Amino acid sequence: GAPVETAASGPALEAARACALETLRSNDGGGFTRPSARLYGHQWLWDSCFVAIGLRHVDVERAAAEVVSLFTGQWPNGMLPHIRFCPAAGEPYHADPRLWGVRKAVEAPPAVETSGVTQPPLVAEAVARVGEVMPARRRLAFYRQVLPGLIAYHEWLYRERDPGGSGLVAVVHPWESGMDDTPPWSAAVRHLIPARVRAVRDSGAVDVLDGLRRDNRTVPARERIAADELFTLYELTRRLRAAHYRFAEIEAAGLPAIRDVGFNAVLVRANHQLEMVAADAGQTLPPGLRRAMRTTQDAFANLLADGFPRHQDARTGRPLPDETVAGFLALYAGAVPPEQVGHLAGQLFGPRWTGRYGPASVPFDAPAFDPCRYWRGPVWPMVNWLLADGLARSGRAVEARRLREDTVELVTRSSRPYEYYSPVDGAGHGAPDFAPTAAVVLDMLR
Ligand code: 2M8
Repeated sequence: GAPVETAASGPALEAARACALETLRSNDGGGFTRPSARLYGHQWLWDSCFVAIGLRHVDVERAAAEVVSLFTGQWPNGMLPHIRFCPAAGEPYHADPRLWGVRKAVEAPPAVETSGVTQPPLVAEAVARVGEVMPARRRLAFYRQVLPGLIAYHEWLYRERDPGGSGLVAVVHPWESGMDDTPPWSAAVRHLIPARVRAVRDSGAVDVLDGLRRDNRTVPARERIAADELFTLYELTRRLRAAHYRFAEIEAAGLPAIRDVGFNAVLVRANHQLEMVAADAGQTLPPGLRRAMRTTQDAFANLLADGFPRHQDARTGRPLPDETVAGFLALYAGAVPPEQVGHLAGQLFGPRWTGRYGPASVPFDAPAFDPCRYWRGPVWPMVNWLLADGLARSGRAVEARRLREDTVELVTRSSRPYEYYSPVDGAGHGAPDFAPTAAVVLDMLR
């Protein structure tokens, strides 16, 4: 994208850059970056992709290492797990390797401890963005190094998560969507609440539940996912583990399977980038994968046919009613017909979604809207990166530029980069010193 020129003076932008760099440095775990040293002390899939996209301007080899590190957690079946656990992490992470039980649950576990689910497949995008700032020979070597793993990952997505060949892949856990407690996901898992948790919640003793959780030491519980939902996600994880993290068993067990619009939007773009990377490296993709990728293109276009892009139940094909900011990632997919781009951009920047401080994660008028709670309202700089990138590629350069400027301004209003921001007053919430926020600011400032 084009460099940001905000009203802020040169020194202010220099300070923003220095602060972003310091955040990335302080979260460095040695060849990979923790999203936030205290709350998230391991390596996350899509967070590291954003980190690589920002870091490439500063240290392209370190950015490449960030991506390569992700592949050290790849499962023999091709899945890239959403967390690669790191032994030296600081504060214990609430959903730790014991919850996932991967080594016992799957026949061919990876060499290192990981979670059992994936995350939005942003890796091909990160590979392409890192590669584009490398000298040609180095780029070729980098692409050849990561292509086998990248191809195996995309093949896994289709083989495992779209066995029926619909073109859209199914997501089986809110943690895979990356947008954990957005309303459609909360609704999809609600029935899995453990009876004891429901009893305590219904008695009004939410503080008792909050006392039992482990993710609220750094960030207050009221800014995170609600406690009853958190315990429901643990229950879902246990059921996925019992199903050996295998889609056929997950489906047979009647667990949620959702064609998440954001996840699939990221896949559409990733497929495109994968093709570019392979072509650049002089390789052709396996024919089966190429066919599947074309199906996705068409299926995603159909998703847009009904108006605002929404998730779909993978079993029934029915759309889920709640709108979330994930719908606008259709712009990032590059899948919106030119005559519809203006309408979607108009909605994005209209009063239901955007106030003074950039697009909210759910509309202001949604019953679930909460300006400080996690994926229930806050503005997420990493989502803004995807939106701005999509707008720029959809012929909306002015809006893309404004969104980048607004994002940099929002982040630099606080003394350090936060995980998310209130769309009402612009205050930072969630984890402080959040690496993906710092990284997207670096990319927007370049
Ligand atoms: C959040 O999710 C993790 C589980 O993966 C958590 O709440 O513990 C989400 O915001 C997700 O999108 C993000 O990748 C992760 C790490 O920053 O945190």
